[in-house]
Amino acid sequence: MKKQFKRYLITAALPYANGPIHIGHLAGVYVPADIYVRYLRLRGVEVAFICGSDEHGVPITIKARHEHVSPRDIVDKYHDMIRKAFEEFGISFSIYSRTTSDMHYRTASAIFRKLYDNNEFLEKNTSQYYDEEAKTFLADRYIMGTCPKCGHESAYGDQCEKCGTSLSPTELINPRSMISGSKPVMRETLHWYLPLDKYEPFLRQWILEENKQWKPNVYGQCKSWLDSGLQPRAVSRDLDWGIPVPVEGAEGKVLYVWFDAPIGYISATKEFTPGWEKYWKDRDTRLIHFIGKDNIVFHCIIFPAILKAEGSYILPDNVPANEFLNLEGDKISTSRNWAVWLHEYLSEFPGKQDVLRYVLCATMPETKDNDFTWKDFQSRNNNELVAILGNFVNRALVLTHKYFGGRVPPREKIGNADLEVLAEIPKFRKLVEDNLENFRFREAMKSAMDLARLGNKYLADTEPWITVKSDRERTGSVLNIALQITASLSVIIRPFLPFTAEKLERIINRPALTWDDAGSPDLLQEGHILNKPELLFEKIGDEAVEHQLNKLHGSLPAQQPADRTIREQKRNITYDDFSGMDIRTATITEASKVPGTDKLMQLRVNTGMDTRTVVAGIAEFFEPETLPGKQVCILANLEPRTIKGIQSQGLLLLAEDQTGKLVFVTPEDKVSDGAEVK
Ligand code: B3M
Ligand code: ZN
Repeated sequence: MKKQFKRYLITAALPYANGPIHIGHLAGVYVPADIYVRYLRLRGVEVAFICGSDEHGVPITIKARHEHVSPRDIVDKYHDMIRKAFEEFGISFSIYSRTTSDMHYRTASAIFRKLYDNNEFLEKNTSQYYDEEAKTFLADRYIMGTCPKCGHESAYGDQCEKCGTSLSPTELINPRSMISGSKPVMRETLHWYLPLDKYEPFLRQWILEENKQWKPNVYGQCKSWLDSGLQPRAVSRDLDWGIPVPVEGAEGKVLYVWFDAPIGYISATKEFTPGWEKYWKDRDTRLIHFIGKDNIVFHCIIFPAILKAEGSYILPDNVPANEFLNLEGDKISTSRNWAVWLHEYLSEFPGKQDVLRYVLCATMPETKDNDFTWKDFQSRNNNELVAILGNFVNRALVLTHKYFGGRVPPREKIGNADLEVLAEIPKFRKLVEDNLENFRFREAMKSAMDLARLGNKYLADTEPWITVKSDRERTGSVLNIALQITASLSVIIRPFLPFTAEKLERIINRPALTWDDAGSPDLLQEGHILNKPELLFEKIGDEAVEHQLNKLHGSLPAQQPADRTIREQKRNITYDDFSGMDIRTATITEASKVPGTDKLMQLRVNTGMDTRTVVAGIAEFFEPETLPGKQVCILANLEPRTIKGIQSQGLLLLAEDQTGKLVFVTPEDKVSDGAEVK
């Protein structure tokens, strides 16, 4: 029998505050977690939804080094940015905290200290690379050298990004410190280790025997970790950014980020409510961690071992980790800027939070990696949100306003077919429920949409726009049923599409319906007054999709946060990669804005070889009449692309600085057109 829980504690992985949130994070963690929590709240369940920024660890210090600022500057900047974007996107955390808070320092230190006092740690001296010039031990990511497997000269101490092999720093040939560039030396250092091997029997029993219902991807990863045998794991680091190890004589040492970060869930719950203990220490609380697949071992093995060692905390009941989301067939990559950033989406598609929520839920990488494409984004919006949900609701409301002055008509003339439809409505709620309870978000949302499909079919079968000419009573009865479906929809779409649900609730003038109301045939009484209909969704045109694709492929200046700093160097290419690019001097002969766009300019250029058309995203920076006669450089052999119906045969070279200022790259002296740039 299923255990009945009194309350829920839902956590979502704490994002590193070293960059903005992208769609991969959202589809993997935050969208499913938010859907689940909104569903629980609609059911009237007591729930705390916990998240915050992960502000320690090497990822933060590396970013700070790249941007020539302090780690504190980095975490302040990204914490704010992430928090705001989540809020605007409707991720309904009970609290969004951060791991640099006082509460967190106190909580993490106390847990470490308790384990230390109980002799739960092993102390070990090991040799690690040390930079004598910078006077600091080097984290794996701070050491570079030649990969022993493939000979790549810029492999990191933990991994070669060329051949993918995972490495340890001592395997690198000719290691060098990324801080000073000097050759590091080995030096002894003392660290504290959590003896995971000691917890192996407990973990085997708890996961492999008692939690067979976990998702296969999660269970499988845990099993393979356990089967290969657990080793003691260091929980401290030599680093100057983090929570100091709270032990005498541990100067210069901080808690390992994966020791402190999950404790961040506890600290944030303490900040959320003085009654935090019931969430963490009462066995009637159901704890669920939403994470991505790269975090499984930390949430299923290491953190539970820490909690078990501490002794007074509950363990997660489930850890529904997702796989990864790709973008246009390629891995999402921050360094290559191959991503859709949430803050950019929000400013480019204002008011369309639910469209992205919908598409990310529909393509959620639940059982295997999945792909986001802008074409699919467009077609799911146009063919599903607009054509199915929006269309049904709009017809039900518009017809009621047109024929019955916006009042719910009586349901007097109904037959068996209508009764069957009424009887079907509650089934959809059940289906959504059942799927959500089992973390099948895509299927759950599809079940909710199926109710709108049923509505559309019902209207198509009964044709109220025809019957109104001969049978007003019958027409009213049909619309009454369509409106009951609409009211149920306003509830069951709510976890997935909260902004739309709120709008719909306003239109049908029926607030505060709860989950259990959904499916009832009498949510809207005869005579109930409806508000004026508004469209729930609008079509997304080809130009919006093209714009996003162009931006992704780098031909338009990407919108950046205002205080953008110099971007990291891209990964190395070979001379052959470069010489494959045919860059020529060319003179602009004509220029005009592309009608209906703000950014695009259509140009004719003489390349010495021919005269051709090029479309460039420069219209915000240059007036067309100033351009003819200007000599520029053009990447001539770029595959032609159609932008706004115009074929563009090449790419103009431009330089863009941190402020977004854009200038042409031009030869210093005039040369003949067609000169090769190399
Ligand atoms: N910040 C890792 C990540 O973003 C990490 C999650 C912490 S959850 C306690 O993949
Ligand atoms: Zn390699």
